[in-house]
Amino acid sequence: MSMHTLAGAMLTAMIATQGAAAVAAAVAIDYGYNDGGANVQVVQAGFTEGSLPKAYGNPASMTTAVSPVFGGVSYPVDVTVLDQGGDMESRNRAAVSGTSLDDVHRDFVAARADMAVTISGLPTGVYQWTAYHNDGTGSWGNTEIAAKIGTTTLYTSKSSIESGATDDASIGTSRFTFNATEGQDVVVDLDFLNPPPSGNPLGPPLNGLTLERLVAASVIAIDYGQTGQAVQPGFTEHSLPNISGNGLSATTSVTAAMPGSPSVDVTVTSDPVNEQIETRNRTPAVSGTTLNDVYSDFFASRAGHLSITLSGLTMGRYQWTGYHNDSGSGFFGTADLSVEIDGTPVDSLVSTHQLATNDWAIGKSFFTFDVAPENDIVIDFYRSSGNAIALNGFQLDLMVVPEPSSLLLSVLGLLGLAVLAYRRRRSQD
Ligand SMILES: [Ca+2]
Ligand SMILES: [Ca+2]
Ligand SMILES: [Ca+2]
Ligand SMILES: [Ca+2]
Repeated sequence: MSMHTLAGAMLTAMIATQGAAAVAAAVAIDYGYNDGGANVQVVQAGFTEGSLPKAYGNPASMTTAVSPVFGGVSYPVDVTVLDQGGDMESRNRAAVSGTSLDDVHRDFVAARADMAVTISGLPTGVYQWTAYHNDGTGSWGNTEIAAKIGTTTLYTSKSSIESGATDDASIGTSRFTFNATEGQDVVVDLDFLNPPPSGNPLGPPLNGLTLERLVAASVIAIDYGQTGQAVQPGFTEHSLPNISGNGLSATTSVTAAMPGSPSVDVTVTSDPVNEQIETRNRTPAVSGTTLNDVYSDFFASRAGHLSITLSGLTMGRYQWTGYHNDSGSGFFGTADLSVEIDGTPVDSLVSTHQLATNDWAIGKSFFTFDVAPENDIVIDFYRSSGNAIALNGFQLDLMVVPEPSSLLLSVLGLLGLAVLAYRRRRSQD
């Protein structure tokens, strides 16, 4: 076994050990209500608790200390939540069930005004912010918010007022990437997008947040649609005529924007029997979202199965974000979907079908997967109810694999032994 092959096998083993579903974010905080007495929030496994008493004053801030590990080094990072004019409060609600982060989604901190989250101590890099904004009773959060860094709006969302959400897609979620520079704080403002209602405005709940480090954001981005579609800037076009044939495989080749610039084939396949890939470009286009030209057109399957094969990705951990929206009649968006990777369930979602005017309302699929050398990845979408599967497009981010220190050290140790063995053998040649 060559040195290169051995190192590859070791890293593959490390990735396989961690598993595709077991993603530990670099920073994960579960916000909620803890008065030290009768009210103690249930903290999500793997998350750091960030709790406040029910009413915490005005102005008020709370800092949670965390210790992400990058490159074998533990960094002291502080995450501070600050209210900007209203009372800082917290609530624990009845359990949310059926989502991947039930114990995060059931409790929150919130302000009756804008909030700011300051992140101090991150090393230089590209990070992905994911935060949840859900009140199971619907009292808090009935307003649109904008997440900004400086004057740049990174995400707009309508905080969820769903009661009893039973799937991840129904939870209000803000997600964007940002660059951090060592020694500089990152301040994320969660601002009312529209003037808050008069009287006693209740602000956006913040259930929790995660930060993950990326090697590169949006290494592949594809906009699916009908021939003649408006293509989103930064996305690769993949268009087909209105109705293509049964069992069609349609491939587009893209150069991934990541180290090594690998060429990746992305193939969309429909059921081989009694199925066709249909396409639509909707008018008017979706407006008011960050990816209007992605959301307004799509590939679709009525038979209940659509498959995506990725060939040529280099080894690593990737995050998929897919979009599932029919902004026209809604017909193709009215389906519950389940997702499998290489036959293993990874996600389920309820697709939305409205003329969405904010990113929150667009149906999305989120999951991560690991690529071993030379392996194709097959992602299957199945319709569990409803009319049809719509796929507007997707993005892949290349992630930094989380570092469970003991596992990493053991792998580095094995690699060290391998290097020694290799050198010893070379010296004997
Ligand atoms: Ca909790
Ligand atoms: Ca929470
Ligand atoms: Ca488009
Ligand atoms: Ca599209």
